[in-house]
Amino acid sequence: MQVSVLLTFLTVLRYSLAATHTFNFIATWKNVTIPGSTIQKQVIAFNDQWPLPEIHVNKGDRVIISLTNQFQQHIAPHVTTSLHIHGIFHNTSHGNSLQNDGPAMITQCPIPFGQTYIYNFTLEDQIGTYWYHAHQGAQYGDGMRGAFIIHDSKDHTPFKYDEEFTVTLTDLYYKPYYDVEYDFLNRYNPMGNEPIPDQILFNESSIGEMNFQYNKTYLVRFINVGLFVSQYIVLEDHSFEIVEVDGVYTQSNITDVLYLAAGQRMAVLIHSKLQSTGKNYALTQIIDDTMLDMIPEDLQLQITNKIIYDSNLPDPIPIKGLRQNKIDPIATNDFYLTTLDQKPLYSKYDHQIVLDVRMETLGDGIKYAFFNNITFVPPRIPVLTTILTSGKLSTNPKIYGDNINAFILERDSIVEIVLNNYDTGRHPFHFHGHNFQIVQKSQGFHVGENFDPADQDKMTVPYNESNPLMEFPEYPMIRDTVILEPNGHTVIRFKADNPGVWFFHCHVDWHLKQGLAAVFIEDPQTLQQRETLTDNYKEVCDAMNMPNKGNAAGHSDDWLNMDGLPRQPAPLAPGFTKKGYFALIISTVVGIWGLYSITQYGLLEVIPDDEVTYTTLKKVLDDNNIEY
Ligand SMILES: *[C@@H]1O[C@H](CO)[C@@H](O)[C@H](O)[C@H]1NC(C)=O
Ligand SMILES: *[C@@H]1O[C@H](CO)[C@@H](O)[C@H](O)[C@H]1NC(C)=O
Ligand SMILES: *[C@@H]1O[C@H](CO)[C@@H](O)[C@H](O)[C@H]1NC(C)=O
Ligand SMILES: *[C@@H]1O[C@H](CO)[C@@H](O)[C@H](O)[C@H]1NC(C)=O
Ligand SMILES: *[C@@H]1O[C@H](CO)[C@@H](O)[C@H](O)[C@H]1NC(C)=O
Ligand SMILES: *[C@@H]1O[C@H](CO)[C@@H](O)[C@H](O)[C@H]1NC(C)=O
Ligand SMILES: *[C@@H]1O[C@H](CO)[C@@H](O)[C@H](O)[C@H]1NC(C)=O
Ligand SMILES: *[C@@H]1O[C@H](CO)[C@@H](O)[C@H](O)[C@H]1NC(C)=O
Ligand SMILES: [Cu+2]
Repeated sequence: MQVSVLLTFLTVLRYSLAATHTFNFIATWKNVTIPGSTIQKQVIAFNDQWPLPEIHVNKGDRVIISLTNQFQQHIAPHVTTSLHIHGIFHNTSHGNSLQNDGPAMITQCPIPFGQTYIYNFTLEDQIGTYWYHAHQGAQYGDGMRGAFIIHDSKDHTPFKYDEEFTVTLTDLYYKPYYDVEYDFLNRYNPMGNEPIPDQILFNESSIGEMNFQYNKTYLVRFINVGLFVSQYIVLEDHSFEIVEVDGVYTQSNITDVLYLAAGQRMAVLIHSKLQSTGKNYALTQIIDDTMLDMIPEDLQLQITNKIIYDSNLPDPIPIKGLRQNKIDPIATNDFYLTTLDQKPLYSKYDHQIVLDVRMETLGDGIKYAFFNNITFVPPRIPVLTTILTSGKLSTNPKIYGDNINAFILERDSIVEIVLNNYDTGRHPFHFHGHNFQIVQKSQGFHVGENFDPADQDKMTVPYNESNPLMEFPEYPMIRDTVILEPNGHTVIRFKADNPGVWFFHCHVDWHLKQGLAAVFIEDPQTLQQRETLTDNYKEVCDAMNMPNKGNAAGHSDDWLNMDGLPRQPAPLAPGFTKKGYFALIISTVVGIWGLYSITQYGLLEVIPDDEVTYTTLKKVLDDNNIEY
């Protein structure tokens, strides 16, 4: 009798207290066949398994993930790793620690071979669709990524559904990420053309399938876990009702097409057919091909997944021309969504930070990405180490060096970030540790007949505060990853209410590799009171030979001494510019020509000898009968 009372009590306790979910992940290389295809690919497995598990937890739970680097050394020596749960706030006001956020060289040292790092955090009041991925170079492109779902209680979920599915969307490169990275950031790719993916996947499979029953409501969570391309989703003869975006409930909005950039999530309700219509349906995934510098002939721009109502009925038939006919730019623009709780606009800001995005080639012949002419170069030791060991100096931006775009923010100030895009690329910007309000978001501008890539300044429409393009929304959309359109601008606002160091970067990982990142250091003095470096943190840094104290260059005797700080390369020699632009135009032309010409072009000596370049470029054009 007493035992059963105790058991009942314990059961009640278990459901009323938050649960702890523990995962022990050992990361290794593994060769697999991509499901639904015959493609062999070397991926990153956890505990010898791939795809990686979908993680489901409840609001308020504790999560403990232990990650061990066991990457086989004979495959690629010295590969380090780290893990980020995309979208989680790690709110230090609630006893959480920055040391769990995951970006290497920001909040932890990279984990070298043989080392284990433990992520241990609680989820507070966040709900919805998130994901986890390596935060070390383009490593997650090799499959080190998965869904992370935080379930709200049934009573609090503002919509009803019968069943739910989670679907990851991704681009895939067959070569290992370190080889793709090497080819990309290379003087033989002076135009910085992003690597073209080999294919796209549905939930890590070449062809996806979901079974639907008649007369049901499905909650489907889509997550773009890719490195590069955005994707459209269209479900034949069904609509999507958007109910959650990046972990934020929205006023329901019905649309025929979804658009997700790398890092973004959308949860939608799909109301199934009431009764048999005699067919199954195509769920089409389409690459946003405007992001590609060239489209190889064998790249499939769209794939057709199956929604099966009845397996006795034939498979759905692929639908052609969706990209041309179906896609309404307004319908895919998150600026027009509203949060469910209608949190009002922060009507003014205390602090404005303008970030001009540019892409330029530096003196080493490599194309870099810049915020205000500074390309992010990782410091010698993690930024968090510098903050926590610098005492009163932590509010002095100088100790963080001049190559990480560090901004110190005051506690609880309202910060406005203006992103102006002096580049023809589309950039999904992600902010760690926060959501933000989208207060302005222009369309793209460069497209058009008069586009001259040599003059980004003329083609760009930067934000003009005294003449904003759109009315400020009363109840702006709130999310953690927002797109900056080609040659346009996006303006966001947030409250600096989470003391910490938060990475802000483009989620096109190629652009992050090129340095498109900044670091926001929020109320560092309070952070110092809240946390100290754990033994586990220090052990991993020791194993990396990174000091556990010091400024960005690792010095703690003289905090302003920046000897040995990694810095961006010198600018290109003067005089390059005109021919450089010429080369840019050619690379576009050559892009159409195909891979062979690119290789040929790429092998040219672009720097430093301009005359040679010029002559050789002319030769390539002439050889290929390209008019110029
Ligand atoms: C996967 O296959 C490639 C090509 O055969 C090989 O070079 C690589 O070592 C293999 N990786 C693993 C983890 O077995
Ligand atoms: C996780 O953090 C909690 C709270 O600080 C602590 O009690 C627990 O021991 C930690 N667990 C591990 C495995 O580090
Ligand atoms: C997607 O993949 C995960 C992990 O393998 C699996 O648990 C889930 O059932 C899959 N979802 C669908 C819709 O296929
Ligand atoms: C659909 O389901 C609802 C609720 O279960 C039921 O009332 C309704 O009759 C069903 N409709 C059809 C066409 O089966
Ligand atoms: C739904 O989206 C459309 C277009 O994207 C927008 O015009 C409309 O205001 C949105 N409605 C709500 C309630 O969010
Ligand atoms: C960046 O460089 C451009 C071109 O050299 C210059 O016009 C601009 O003022 C610089 N911007 C900043 C913020 O330094
Ligand atoms: C962090 O927690 C504090 C205290 O509850 C709260 O005011 C703040 O909004 C939270 N910040 C974030 C980003 O969750
Ligand atoms: C910004 O808008 C104001 C008001 O319309 C205008 O006077 C000004 O010239 C604009 N500034 C720029 C740089 O275009
Ligand atoms: Cu980008």
